This record gives sequence, C-alpha cells and structure tokens, in this order.
Amino acid sequence: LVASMEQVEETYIMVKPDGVQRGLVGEIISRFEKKGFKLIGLKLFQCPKDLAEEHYKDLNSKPFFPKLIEYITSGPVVCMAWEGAGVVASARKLIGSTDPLQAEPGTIRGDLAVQTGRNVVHGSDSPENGKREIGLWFKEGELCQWTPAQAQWLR
Ligand code: RTP
Repeated sequence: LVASMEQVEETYIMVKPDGVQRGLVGEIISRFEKKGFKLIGLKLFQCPKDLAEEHYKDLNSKPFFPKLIEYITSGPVVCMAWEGAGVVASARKLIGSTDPLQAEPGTIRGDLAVQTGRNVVHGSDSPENGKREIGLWFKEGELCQWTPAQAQWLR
C-alpha cells in the first residue's frame, strides 16, 4: 500500500434546502460515498438564522447576504462531515464551480443545478474552515469515528 502524501482532513458538506426539496439528497451523498471518503457525521436539520449568519460571516458585507441567509434557512438542510486524505479540495472538485452554469459536467452543480443562488450543495474551502464548520453545525457526540472493514481500499 502506498502511503498518502496528503493529510487526513475533515470537510463540512451540506445539501442546501433546494437539494432537499428537489429530492437530491441520496444522489449527493452517493457522490462522496462512491468516491471513497468516510462519512463521520450526518443529519437533517432546520438551520436557525443566527447559525446561517455565523456560517457565512465572511460574506456578510455582500449584497446577496440577506438572500443567502433566507435561502439557507428556507427549509431543512442535510449536514455532513466527511473525512479523508485531501477531502477538502477533492470535495470542492466533486461539487464544481459556485455558478452551476460554469461548473463542469460530471460535477454535482454541473449536473444538477443552474443558478448560483440555488446551487444545491456547500463544501468547506479549507481544512481550517472544515474544522470550524463541523464545530458549528455538529454537537459533541454527533460525530462517529469508525474504521471501514475494507480500509485497505481507501486512503
Ligand atoms: P459554498 O460556500 O456554498 O460551498 O459556495 P462557494 O464557496 O462555492 O461560494 P461562496 O463565494 O463562498 O458563496 C457562498 C454561497 O453564496 C451564494 N452566492 N450567491 N451573486 C450571488 O447571488 C451569490 N454569490 C454567492 C451561493 O449559494 C454560494 O454557494
């Protein structure tokens, strides 16, 4: 087995309310599962306004911020924590560009969405933000550390 050069990281992935409404939860989870990352946290959750504002605080001066908060709190989301070597950057690749019309076919947004304001999924943009966001969205005891039976097939 070749040792990975990359660090084991954690990323926060979220199916946004439009993804839930459109019945894309299974499809989106499946993309990360099939890739071979490890799911360590999962829940359906109605996000309160203060949490949405904290999560997106770096964007709070943007003109679209109020609409973004309204969108994220408009219905339940599916919160996920995924672990793996290089998972943060890889998940961003699987998700595709912020604007779904620019996202490559084969990516989640490229295949499943057409509007930036309804782009079905979120993924952390750095390992630091992965940790920060998992800490925001999950309580202690909600994450599971487990060893896959076929660990040698994953990295
Ligand atoms: P995310 O955090 O959701 O994974 O998205 P991202 O990094 O690809 O994009 P970011 O620039 O961080 O923006 C966060 C989310 O805000 C909404 N947005 N709307 N011009 C607009 O109307 C606009 N720009 C961004 C999107 O939902 C985007 O994913």
